[in-house]
Amino acid sequence: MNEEKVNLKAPVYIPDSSYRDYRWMGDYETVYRESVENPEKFWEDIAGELEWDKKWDNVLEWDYPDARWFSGAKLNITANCLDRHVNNSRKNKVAIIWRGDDGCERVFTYRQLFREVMRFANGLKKLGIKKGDRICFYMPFVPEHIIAILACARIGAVHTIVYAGFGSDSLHQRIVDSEAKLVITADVSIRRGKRIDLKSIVDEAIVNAPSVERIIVYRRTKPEIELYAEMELDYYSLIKGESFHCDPEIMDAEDPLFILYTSGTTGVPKGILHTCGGYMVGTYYTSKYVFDIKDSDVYWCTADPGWITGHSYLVYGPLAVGATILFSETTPDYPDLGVWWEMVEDFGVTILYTAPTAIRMFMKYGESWPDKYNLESLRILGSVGEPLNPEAFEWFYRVIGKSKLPIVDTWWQTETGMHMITTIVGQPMKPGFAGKPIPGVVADIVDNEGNPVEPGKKGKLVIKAPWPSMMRDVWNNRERYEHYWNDIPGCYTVGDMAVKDKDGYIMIIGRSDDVIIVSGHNIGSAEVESALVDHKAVSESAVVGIPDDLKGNLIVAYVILKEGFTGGEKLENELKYHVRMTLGPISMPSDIRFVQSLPKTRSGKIMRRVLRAQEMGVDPGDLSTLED
Ligand code: 6R9
Repeated sequence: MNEEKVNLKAPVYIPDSSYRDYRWMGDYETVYRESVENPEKFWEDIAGELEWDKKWDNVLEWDYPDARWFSGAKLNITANCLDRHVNNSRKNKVAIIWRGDDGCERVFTYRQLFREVMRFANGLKKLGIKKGDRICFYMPFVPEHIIAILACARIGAVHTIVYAGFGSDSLHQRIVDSEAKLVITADVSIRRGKRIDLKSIVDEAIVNAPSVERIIVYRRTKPEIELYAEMELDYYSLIKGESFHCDPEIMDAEDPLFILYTSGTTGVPKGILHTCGGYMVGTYYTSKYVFDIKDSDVYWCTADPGWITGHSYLVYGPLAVGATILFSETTPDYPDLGVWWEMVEDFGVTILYTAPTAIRMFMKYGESWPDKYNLESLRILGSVGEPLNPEAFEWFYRVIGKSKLPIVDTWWQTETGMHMITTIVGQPMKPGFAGKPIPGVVADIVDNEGNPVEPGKKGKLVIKAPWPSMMRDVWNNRERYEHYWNDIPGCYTVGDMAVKDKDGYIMIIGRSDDVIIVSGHNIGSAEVESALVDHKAVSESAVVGIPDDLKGNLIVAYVILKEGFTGGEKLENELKYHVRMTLGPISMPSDIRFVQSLPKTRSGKIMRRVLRAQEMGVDPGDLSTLED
């Protein structure tokens, strides 16, 4: 690998004085040092805050690359997300506030949620679902989605949630690979006022999927769609007459909790397997430590349950800490561009966790929308999914955070299960940098041989020690699991390129497959994109490398302009010059293409390989995660 120097100058944002004393466990440096010197004690202390049916024999059994966390321990994650709160002071505390696409609302207290979960769990048992059986979800943004997830975990079944926007092929692939016995779905999903038929997609997906015995359908619209009596069952008929009490299945800490498919760059998606004990500890810890969730908070994570962010920070983590969670079906631009900010005001949201793609969309339409609403309730902002480029950081900080709120830019993955690198509330923030590894996480940036690279040089981001919520396997594909640990001996290679500054702050440059080598220089597409977005005319950009005989690769940039700007040769030259001045001549795009939209995954990540394939006129590969 060619190690290039990166420009690391960034303004430092010092948090408002009221945040500087934020401490859950003590000051970062001390807690971090202790956590890596004695990791077992560190994780054991956190695990000790939760309820277990039996405590562990060992905190960690590490047989590289296989980890067993809290081995011998017995638990059920729902006992921590529900029973623990109902039996204590949170019985009548609001657990979930749901807001539908059309503005209607439903509210569940912890006690109500608990009862609904147990009733549905009994329904699942009645169907003969047992511990270890896989249940595939293809559900819209409704409370019954969360109820069903928890019910599944309550009886020890393994959920595999498929985002209800994927097509029938993707759903079929996931049902077949996980050998799901049951599919839980709904008649429709409602987005932007339109009904999207889910059931017919399931109908197609289960053809030639012999594992599927039953389908449960949650009918949310009238007239009710017809169900095929042999195989299909209405959600309400299933639970009718069932008891509101269901004891949790006692799980081994290392029993599977869920499989979540994540798309590789090529080939079929990987079924990332998470287990009960470690995942619970990791998501509880980070919800409490990174988001500082308190009883008085109204916490809103805008992610879909079908994404890992939905699993960890919409469902399990926040419920484990007993939060009040806003769960909303609304898209950020419907009925208008003010709806999210109206909701912040209306519900008094205190913690908002969203993605750079949403922030950049809001930036495009200007400040007048958020400025119409009172955002004073907010106290912490979070970002996830992609690098939060400095311009988007600045906008989020100034326009939404009123130049005083901390922004936690959390770097993590489906595979890591929990936040790994982020700025902690109260630490100085550096736009463009995610931050430092959180206590308990040993991250480093290394060259191809695994030698640490010095600050300012690009390298591969790796994790050097096991952590509780790490994936345990790739379902049906041990080889792909081992691949993560084989690239650099002793390390989990995450697949992202990164660079560290002298203070240890880590900047994520992008996926290693998004690095473009131009005349022997490594150029992260995200760096060039960030430079482009820094220009006043640019709302969003995507940069790819196209093979070139002379230079190895040429840089081609796709650009979406802000309202009021039009593309043309003059602007093209101006943008090229702007990148040249910002990053240097080697990073200057050879071509700029003005476009209206970019291919993105449903979680908002730009699919550069689709653009690259289009440029080169070749097959783009697996498109199952593409949004449109
Ligand atoms: C949680 C999630 C993981 C990949 C990851 C990286 C990118 C996520 C980021 C970020 C820069 C952040 N990523 N968070 N890049 N800054 N704060 O997104 O999981 O869907 O598995 O994606 O997303 O490239 O490797 P997942």
